Amino acid sequence: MGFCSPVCKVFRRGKYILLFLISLSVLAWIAHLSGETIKDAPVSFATPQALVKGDSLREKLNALAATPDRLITPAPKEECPQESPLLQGALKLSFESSLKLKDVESDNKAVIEGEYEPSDCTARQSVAILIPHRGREKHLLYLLHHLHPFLQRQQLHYAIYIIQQAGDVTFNRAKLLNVGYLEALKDYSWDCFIFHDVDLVPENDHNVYVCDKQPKHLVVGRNATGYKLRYKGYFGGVTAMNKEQFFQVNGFSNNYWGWGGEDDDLRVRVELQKMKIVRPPADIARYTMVFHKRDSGNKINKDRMRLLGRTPLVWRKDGLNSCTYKTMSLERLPLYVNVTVDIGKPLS
Ligand code: UD2
Ligand code: MN
Repeated sequence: MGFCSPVCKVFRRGKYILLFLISLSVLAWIAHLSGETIKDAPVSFATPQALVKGDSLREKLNALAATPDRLITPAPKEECPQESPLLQGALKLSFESSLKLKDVESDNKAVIEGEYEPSDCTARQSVAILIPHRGREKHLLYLLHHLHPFLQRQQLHYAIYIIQQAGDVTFNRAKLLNVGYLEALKDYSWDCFIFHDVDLVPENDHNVYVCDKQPKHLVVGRNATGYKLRYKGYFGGVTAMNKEQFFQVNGFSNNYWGWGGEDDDLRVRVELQKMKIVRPPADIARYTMVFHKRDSGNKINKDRMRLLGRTPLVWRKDGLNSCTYKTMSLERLPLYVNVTVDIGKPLS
C-alpha cells in the first residue's frame, strides 16, 4: 500500500505523455480535414438566393465578388431644386397652321407614351394633366406643342391624359375629368392633378404645374378678358388639386351636361370642405385661349343655376363615387394617353 517502484512511476508518467500525444494528433487530423472542406467547397454564384441561403462567410464573399455591375443599385438621384434652373419666364407662343403632330413628337423624344421624368434629379411631384376633349384636334396640337417643353423645363414627373367623349351626346367636361382622375390612378399614384381646358396655353413657365396645400386656380387672366380674373370665385380653365383634396370633395359633379356651371360647382365643394383657393401672381398666371366658337355639342346648360343651389345637399352622392362610364379604348400614343369613354347621357 502506498508503495510504487521507480519503474511503476516512469510507466505512470508515460501514460500521460501518450495521452497528450494522442490528443495532439487528433487535433491535427481535424484541422487537416476542415482545410480540405474549404478548398473543395464550390464557388457560389451571385443569386439573391445564394446571398440569403449561404451561411459561410466565404460563400457570401464569393457572391459579392461575382455580382455583375448591372445589379448594383445606382446612387439615388437628388431631389430637383425648389425652383428649376431651366425656367425662361414669359414665353413667345406660336400657333403655326403648318404645325404637325410628327414635329411635336420629334421635339419631345424624352416623352414616352405621354410620360416624362427628369433624368438628372428626382421630381418634387408626379403630376397627371387631364384634358377633356372632343373634336378640338388643332387646339390639342397647339397645347401639346407648348405644354410638353413647358413641363419639362419645370422638372416635373408628369403624364398627359386626353379624355375623349365618345359619341355625340351633349358634352360633359366635369364627368370626363372625373374619369381622367380614376383612370390615371390606375397607372400611377399621382400626387397632383391638373384639370386643363384644351384651348388654354400658359404664357409663363413660372406658373408651375404643382399642387399646393390648398386647391390652386392657375388662370388668373387670359388674352380674351384683358388678363383680369373674370369674377371672384372663378375656378374654371386650369385648376390644380392634389389626390387627397380632389378625393375629399368627391371630385366634380357628374350632372352638368353642356356649357357652364361645373367649375363653380367644384368651387362650392372646395368651400364646403373649408379649403381656400389660392392663385399664383397675376403677372405669371396668364394664358392665351385659342379663339373658338361654342361647340355644337356643348349648348349652354340652362339648368346650371338650379344644380348649383343643390350642391351642398348632393355632393356626397354625386361625384367620384357615382361616376359610371364605359372605357371604349385606351391608347398609349407617343405624346399622351388617349382614353375614349362612353359617359352616358343626361337623365332627361
Ligand atoms: C369656360 C371655362 C371652362 C369651363 C367652361 C364651361 C375658362 C377659360 N374656361 O370655357 O373651364 O368651365 O367655360 O363649361 O374660363 N371641350 C371639347 N369639345 C367640346 C366642348 C368642350 O373638347 O365640344 C372641352 C375643351 O377642353 C374646352 C373645354 O371643354 O377647352 C371647355 O369648353 P369651351 O372651351 O367651349 O368653353 P369656354 O372657353 O367658355
Ligand atoms: Mn375655351
